Amino acid sequence: MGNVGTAMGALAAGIVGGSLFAVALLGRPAPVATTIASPAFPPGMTGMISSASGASTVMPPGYGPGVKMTSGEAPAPSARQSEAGLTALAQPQVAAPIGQRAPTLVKYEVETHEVTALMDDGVSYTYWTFGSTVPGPMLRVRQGDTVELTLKNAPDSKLSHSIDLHAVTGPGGGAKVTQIAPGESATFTFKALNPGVYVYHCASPLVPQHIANGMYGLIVVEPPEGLPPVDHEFYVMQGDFYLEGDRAEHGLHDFSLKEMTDEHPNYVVFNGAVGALTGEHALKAQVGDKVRIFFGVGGPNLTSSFHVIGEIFDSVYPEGSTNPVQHNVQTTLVLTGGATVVEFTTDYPGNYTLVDHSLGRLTKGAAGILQVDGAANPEIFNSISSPGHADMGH
Ligand SMILES: [Cu+2]
Repeated sequence: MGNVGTAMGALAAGIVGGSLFAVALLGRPAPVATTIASPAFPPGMTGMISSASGASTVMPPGYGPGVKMTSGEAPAPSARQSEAGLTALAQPQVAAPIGQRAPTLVKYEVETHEVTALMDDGVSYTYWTFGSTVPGPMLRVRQGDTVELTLKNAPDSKLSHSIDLHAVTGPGGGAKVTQIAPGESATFTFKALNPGVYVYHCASPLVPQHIANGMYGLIVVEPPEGLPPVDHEFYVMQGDFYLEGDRAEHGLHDFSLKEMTDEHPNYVVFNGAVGALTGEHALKAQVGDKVRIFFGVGGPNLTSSFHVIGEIFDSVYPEGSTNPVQHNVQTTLVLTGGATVVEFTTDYPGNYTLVDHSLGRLTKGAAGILQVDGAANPEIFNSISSPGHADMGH
């Protein structure tokens, strides 16, 4: 039985014990981290990075050292090899902050790939992706920039793909001019008129199927003054997946149109797979760090009640809007095809679990861990007396 099955067992125990059940998801092996190399570009130049799968993304000036990986500091081999030798998808990186600069021309190149990978232990699925990751590469520009976006469809794809960016003002958000068959490419420009954090997704028929197979990502449009500096930025997107058959059954599962239409996902996960952000791939910070999470929902169907267990969001950018910012928030609603930004300072060490507080979805994989290391301050939190059943809680 897969990891979700393990979590289900823990859930049953949790109901009896009055505990929550995230712990069952934590100790499991995690997918392989990104294979994208950090480029070292001369200042002011545009460069290209390549993944092992051949995906490439032209990154704007400023991309390079200092970029925080979503799920840890270094790629590591996955322990989750199936009989077929599959691993989980690589993880996308967070694009570097823009900093202070005038509006400019920014060029991006993104390639769509159809990739079979592990969604859970022994459970594989053929994802459709931007850049061979779920979510796709984070695009990051400044308000007022002109963005020249080239979308390529890999020659070995079976289907046409496209891109609709919610940051675009224009026909279909770009989807009208980027419907491309395998081996084709399309290029268009748009002006980033409005600051904020926006979802992009494929908009080729059947659109919800393309989204359900993983074709979404975020584009961050920073305001002229930029975003406040933080110690760590992370990139997380929630998605609901619809697989044929029993999800505990090992092997390659087909997409289920019926389950998607009925809105009955058998997986709800962060960053494309069960365990993508747990175990050795947990997000990491030190006590006292200021953390920012770019959190989006690809869907195609479920909204998210985004919450970090044991933390309070000092700031939330509601619906991805950079102004005004809300303060002191416990849970924030993130719409399908929408995004948010949460910021908080990590005041106390421990493992903090990212969840959709529609907690039934935890049993479908929706959990990530922020691991905070450092000294404990008893003024913040102090256990006076406990029978020591810590493993029953969360
Ligand atoms: Cu597509």
